[in-house]
Amino acid sequence: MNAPSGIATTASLPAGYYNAALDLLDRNVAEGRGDKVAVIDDAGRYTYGDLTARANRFANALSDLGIRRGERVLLALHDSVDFPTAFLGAIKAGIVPVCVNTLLTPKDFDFMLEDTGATALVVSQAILGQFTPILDRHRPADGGMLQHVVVSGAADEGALTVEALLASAPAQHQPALTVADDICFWLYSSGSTGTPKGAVHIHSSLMRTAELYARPILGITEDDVTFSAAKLFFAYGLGNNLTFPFAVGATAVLMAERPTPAACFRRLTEHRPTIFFGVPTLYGAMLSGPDMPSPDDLALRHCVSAGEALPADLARRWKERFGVDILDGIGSTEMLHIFISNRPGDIAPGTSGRPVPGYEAKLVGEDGQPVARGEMGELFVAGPSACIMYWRKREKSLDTFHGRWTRTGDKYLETEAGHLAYCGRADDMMKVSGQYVSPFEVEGALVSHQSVLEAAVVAHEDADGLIKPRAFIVLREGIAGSEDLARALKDHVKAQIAPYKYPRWFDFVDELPKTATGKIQRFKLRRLDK
Ligand code: 3UK
Repeated sequence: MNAPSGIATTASLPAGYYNAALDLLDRNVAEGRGDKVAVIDDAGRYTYGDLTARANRFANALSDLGIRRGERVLLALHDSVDFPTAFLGAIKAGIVPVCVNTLLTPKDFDFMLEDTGATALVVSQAILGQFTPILDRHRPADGGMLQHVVVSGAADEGALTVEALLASAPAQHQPALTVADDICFWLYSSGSTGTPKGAVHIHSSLMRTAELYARPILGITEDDVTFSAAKLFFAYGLGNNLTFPFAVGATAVLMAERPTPAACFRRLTEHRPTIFFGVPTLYGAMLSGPDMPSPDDLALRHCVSAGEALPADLARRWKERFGVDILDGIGSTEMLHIFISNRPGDIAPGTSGRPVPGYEAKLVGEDGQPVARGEMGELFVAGPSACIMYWRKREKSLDTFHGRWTRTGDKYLETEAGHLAYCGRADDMMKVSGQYVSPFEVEGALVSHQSVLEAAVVAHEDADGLIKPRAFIVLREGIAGSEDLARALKDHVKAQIAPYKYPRWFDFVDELPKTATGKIQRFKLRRLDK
């Protein structure tokens, strides 16, 4: 049997076949949880029976549209019941969903439609406008692959909608005969250089993250209610609010709006989730806002942080205020979820904890050999939820995937007690509010402004110890730096690239430090105090 260990597949696939969607949906129905609430979104509640039928209908509808096994479907969806419907519906049919960050620009989406060769796009109504300028060039008439656009939410007359597709398709579906090693879905990662790379995941990976991390580390059961501030299109959010709850028949609270402190606190008090997943920047903002509820209004059993390092002081203040520890763990899009983590009863503040059993970690020096305890090395990780490659990026794949080992691009050291402490990225990338930001991309946006001659962007710590972009700017002859100009540059960057990437600080300088060959010495800029 090819299914991941310990998981009984009850839906109708012959021995040797495995389809992840059956494990996450139909199994819950077969085990008697058909009437249990699987999803609470902004509009309502959906049981496992409802969601299984919706995914079946969606799978049938995709096939009726002529979409075949192995083809890609781009999902640009806000968090609502339509996300698991489309994601798991596609997977049931052996069609490969590719989830993309909803905050990106038309230019980013243009690249992803081209790179995936998606034959359909499923897009939230509110995001459709970001696709409109670039859709035409992906149509078959222009040599593209995109045949169908399906809108989640209300749409113009004549447009296909998720609701209409579901209404006209049957609720029974014959799942595709996929195996555990078949390609299941992709997620885009921007590690190393900032160019998005499609991380290709296989069917068995989803369940592995639940078996190795969510069950043993979080002790998740069907009585839990999960709420993730990180959205489902991130690997982190996908595990937190889809794989983990559905793996055990628990309930997920989905929220479409931006994860502001107020919006998160509202979900925490209204639906009383038992496990909350955030990023350090959000925990910091939640602690400094005016609308903090009393601990009695919450039902939290665990809080989890990932995406960037959690400063020890933030974790301490959260525990003091709400009485719950935050478990910091490191995961990646390539590994799908958390592979090194703190855990209840074994928390080392300011570290990422120990390898999650089932994963192995090693720290490697510049000579390629393991470093001694206490010395810094680059983190490599091995485990059964790793992606199999970056889509049509051979060189990048060879550089990152070394047999069982995946190179993370992070520098770590191991403490005396065996905890792994984060020491920064090995490349120029930074993690801002848990999301990758490429200094090169921000610099490109800055120099496209008429007043800017040169720009260098580096990581800088704010008062909470969290990383944000800081820009050093050389202006053109005759132009003087000012607060007004800094504001104008901020707006300019936000209009060019995804808005979360804008610099929080601007330093106008006469020149940038450079090597003899003209390369910017970012390390010198990083050392400057603010
Ligand atoms: C950094 C951390 C220090 C690190 C992710 C949980 O973040 C996730 O995936 P991404 O592909 O980024 C991966 C990179 O982010 N990082 C993540 N967590 C931590 N650095 N401490 C941490 N706790 O540079 C890593 O290489 O966006 C997180 C689950 C699934 C994920 N995909």
